[in-house]
Amino acid sequence: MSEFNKLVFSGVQPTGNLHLGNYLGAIRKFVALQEGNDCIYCVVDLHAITAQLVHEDLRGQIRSIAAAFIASGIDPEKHIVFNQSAVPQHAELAWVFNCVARIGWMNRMTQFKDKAGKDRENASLGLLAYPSLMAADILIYRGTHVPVGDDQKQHLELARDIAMKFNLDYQDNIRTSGLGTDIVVGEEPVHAFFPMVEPLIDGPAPRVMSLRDGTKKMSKSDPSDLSRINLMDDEDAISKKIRKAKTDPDGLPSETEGLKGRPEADNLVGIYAALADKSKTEVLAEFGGQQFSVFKPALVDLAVNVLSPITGEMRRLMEDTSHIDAILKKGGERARVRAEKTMNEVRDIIGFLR
Ligand code: AQP
Repeated sequence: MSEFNKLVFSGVQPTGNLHLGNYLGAIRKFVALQEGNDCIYCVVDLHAITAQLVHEDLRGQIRSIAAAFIASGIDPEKHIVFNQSAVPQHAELAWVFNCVARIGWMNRMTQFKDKAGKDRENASLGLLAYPSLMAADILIYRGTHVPVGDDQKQHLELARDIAMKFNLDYQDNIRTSGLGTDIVVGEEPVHAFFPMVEPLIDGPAPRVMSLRDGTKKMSKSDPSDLSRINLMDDEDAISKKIRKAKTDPDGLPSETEGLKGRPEADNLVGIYAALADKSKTEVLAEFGGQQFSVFKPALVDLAVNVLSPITGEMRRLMEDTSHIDAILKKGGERARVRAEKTMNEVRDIIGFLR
């Protein structure tokens, strides 16, 4: 549908240890999408202060996300890798989007409800406005495709709503400024300045679940470290966590239908499939009828094989951070040039003097 140039954008927050969910839901897809696409990958440090203002060693966390990108195989020469706060246009466009988006839209976001908890009045305004900044992150580059985990789907729908409302509110100005392009959204022709972003959420593990509770997302903020595999975990830790992962007493089914109502089994099969680059059907063709006592050791071997080279490279990069700092600095400079071009056009469309 998009007649905009294809541009892949995504980001990861420096809010603690990266885990297998971040890797399978996001970073692994970032790596695959490099081939044949223009990609921008961002450490979204402005987002990191929305839920919790003060972080221990925020700089170190920013560097470690960048290290994970590079160690996983992202090429910072061909593509752009940078940290969000180095490009102030993200925050400037987010302000414009705060004026486009409606409070009711933000109040409906499940992530806001989950993170704000019962004491909503005491949540930061930044936490409420988080999706507006996320829309700006993508649209400041007029990004068209966004690889994310399933938990970010709602925020991307909101990014589309924001883009659409801006396009409609400013349709005449976009035209008279000689900017934008004709697209069709649903049945409706729109002269659009911002594209309708498309989420890329496919794959066998779009939402990796906690190893302790198959109904809860694997998350950096889960108090139990046993609930997640961290990218910095060593072989022993990975083995212990998978061996202790909650399961049910039955063996594995031979078909995916048999995973219904068995969230823990479904999760482990999905993780295996994603790590092995297979479908769940293929994994069950191999392990159907087997007990977890057979499947779990195979999963440990696979996880260690896939993750340990990344962990090793991350450790090496973090020993002397000057290389990472240089990548982020150069990436920030390249991103700023693109962002300023869009922002100048937005200023013209809105009618700010410059
Ligand atoms: N469990 C998951 N399964 C699949 N994808 C996931 N992602 C996060 N958790 C899972 C994806 O990872 C990318 C980066 O996430 P983020 O750091 O920006 O934010 P998050 O979703 O808030 O991550 P966490 O780990 O769950 O942090 P907390 O505990 O702070 O809420 C995104 O593409 C996300 O979809």
